[in-house]
Amino acid sequence: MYMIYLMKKTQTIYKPRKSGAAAGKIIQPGEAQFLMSVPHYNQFPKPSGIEYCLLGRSNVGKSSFLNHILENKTLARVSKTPGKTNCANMYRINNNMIWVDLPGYGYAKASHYEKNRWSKLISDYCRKRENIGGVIWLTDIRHVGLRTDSEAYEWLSGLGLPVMQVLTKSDKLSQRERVKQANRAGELFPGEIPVVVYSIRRPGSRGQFWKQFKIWNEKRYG
Ligand SMILES: Nc1nc2c(ncn2[C@@H]2O[C@H](COP(=O)(O)OP(=O)(O)OP(=O)(O)O)[C@@H](O)[C@H]2O)c(=O)[nH]1
Ligand SMILES: [Mg+2]
Repeated sequence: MYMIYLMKKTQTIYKPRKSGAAAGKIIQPGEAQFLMSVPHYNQFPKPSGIEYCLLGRSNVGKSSFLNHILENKTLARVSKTPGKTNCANMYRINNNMIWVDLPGYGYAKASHYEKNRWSKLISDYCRKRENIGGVIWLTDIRHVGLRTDSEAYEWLSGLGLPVMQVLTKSDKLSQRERVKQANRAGELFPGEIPVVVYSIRRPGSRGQFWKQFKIWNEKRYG
């Protein structure tokens, strides 16, 4: 809520980014390397290559997801406590794209100063960064339709950024519940491709994600 409040004050309409020559060639990556941690938007390096960012509520599993899809347990720091990622952490993947793990939104217990800084960092990044290839938007499969998430979806839609929705922690639900929640998420938050149901406890999730990621990029970049 707090983040979205700040975002609304500064909202601008997304102007289509340059398509990024590498995007169509993206398949499952092999190598990942930490680049840098960015606390304020003006400290981002000059855009170079296509970037994908991870956006979602605090503790939804963004950093765990990044580690899992890259098969690297120690790349991004994860924690049971919300607010672990407090900067935009940049990772170079396979030398052809950059992934940005953003701080989470909706963490009520963070200090006023930190909430402000995270909100501004996320907002500035999504509105201004020229080389965003897409937003990987993560929501908890058990809590589809939370107000903060609905607000984030509306805000992202307003910017016109390409969004791929991933439902995290699917191991916490039965198969029947997973299907129900995935359908609900698809109805509430329609996107270019179906939502991806994910769990870091299910190795099969990884392959499904990369398959959809490839389809998503091919749709857009051919
Ligand atoms: N059961 C289960 N737990 C998960 C899954 N993904 C993440 N978690 C747990 O969720 C907690 C938060 O994970 P993080 O990856 O740190 O979440 P985050 O979204 O990066 O959090 P912030 O950086 O604080 O915004 C950790 O205890 C993870 O082990 C999942 O698929 N299944
Ligand atoms: Mg994190």
